[in-house]
Formats: sequence, C-alpha cells, structure tokens
Amino acid sequence: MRKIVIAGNWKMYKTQAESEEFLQGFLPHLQETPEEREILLCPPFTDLSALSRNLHGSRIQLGAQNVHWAEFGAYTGEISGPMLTEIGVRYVIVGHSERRQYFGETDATVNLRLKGAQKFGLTPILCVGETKQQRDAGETESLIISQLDKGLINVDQENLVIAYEPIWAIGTGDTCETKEANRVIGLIRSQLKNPNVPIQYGGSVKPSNIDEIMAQPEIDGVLVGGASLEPESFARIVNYH
Ligand code: G2H
Repeated sequence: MRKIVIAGNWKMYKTQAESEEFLQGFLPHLQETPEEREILLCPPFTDLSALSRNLHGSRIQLGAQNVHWAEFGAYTGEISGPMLTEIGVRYVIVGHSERRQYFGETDATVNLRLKGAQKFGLTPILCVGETKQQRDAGETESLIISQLDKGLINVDQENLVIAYEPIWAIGTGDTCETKEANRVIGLIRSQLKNPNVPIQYGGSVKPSNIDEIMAQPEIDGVLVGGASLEPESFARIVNYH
C-alpha cells in the first residue's frame, strides 16, 4: 500500500506572520481529512520554527525547500539537515525545477542533497520533469530516466518521495493531461527498485482538477504551489474526493 503525500510548496511566499495566519484558517479543515493522507507544508526557512511550534500535536508535517549535504561548514547561504531536524522538519524538496533553472542545481548536486537529507534523517522529495522544448522534441522519457539514474545513485529508496513536475505546467495554469501525468508517473515507477515510493504530480494543481488527478491509479499525491497559499483552496485539495 503506497502512502498518499499532499504537500504545499510555498516557494518564496509568506512572512512568518502570514504563515501563522494561514495556519489559523487551515487547521479547522483538517477535521474532515482522512487519517492516512500525509499533509505537508514546505514554507520558506524563516517560517519553519514558528510553524513547528504552532503545529505541535497536529498531524501536519513540515518540509524545507532545500538542504545542503554537509553537517555544517563554510557554506554561506546554505542550511544543513541537523538544523532542520532540530526544529521538527521531516521532509525536504530537492531539485525543484526552479532550483535547477535559476540556481545552477544539477543532477550531481541533487544526488548529494538527496543523500545528505537521508543521512540526517529527512525524507527527500526529488523533483523531476521536462521542459516544453524537451517534450516537443520527444525527449520526455529519456530526460526523466536520466534525471532518475543520476539523481538516485546510492539513494535509499525506502525513504524517498518523487514528484513529477512537467516544467511547462508549473504556475502556467496549463495542467498536464491527467492520463499523461499518470503515464509518465508509471514510467518513473518502472525505473525504481522500490515500487512503493510515493510519486506525486506537480504543476498547476488546484481545487478544480484535484479530484481528477487523484483518481489516476499511479498518482500518490500532489506537490502544490500557488493553490497551497490560500487556506480554503489548500483545504479543498487535501480533502479531495
Ligand atoms: C510546481 C508547483 C509546486 P504550481 O512548481 O511545486 O507549483 O502549483 O504553482 O504550478
């Protein structure tokens, strides 16, 4: 039985005060959410401590949006695994396309971050996905297989989540057809040693398409950007039918 993981990726949105305000609006909706769904918020680093304190005793798990592979060191601007776990963080997003595109993240650094996350007790969410140009050139499958091959070298597949995020569907309102997302996620699963790794879909997930996305047999959850910023909209997503 694969776990369902529904994560909000807040990217660079919400101050600490705004994150606490979100929680006030969101928490009451969780009463309706089936127990077996893992609900995860991935806010900016500066919100993690306050949210962790406020979440004490709640079923919501916290995730960071990046992690360095070393325990500590002279790495200006980076955050380590032990810094995150000490304040109650359990998950971390690794290799999001925005990190790859704007911050020079490569399959090699993604691999280091995945192993570093696991070494210090975090569960990484590895993001993979193709650009519009790669899709149009018929390279979707080969690109994704290559991202998995290089990213997952010596990575423990017992403690891992993968997110398939077609880059052309991110924040554009242009969702990947659910059947196509299901097909690519099936391909990803066929490449894994552990078939029980939860695989999420990400890219313009919203209240109006969540039920259809979650009805697909290969899709084990979602990584939600824009639609996770409003309590009511994220509540509708976690309470999908
Ligand atoms: C993809 C997704 C969250 P959005 O980046 O990771 O964002 O839902 O805004 O497309």
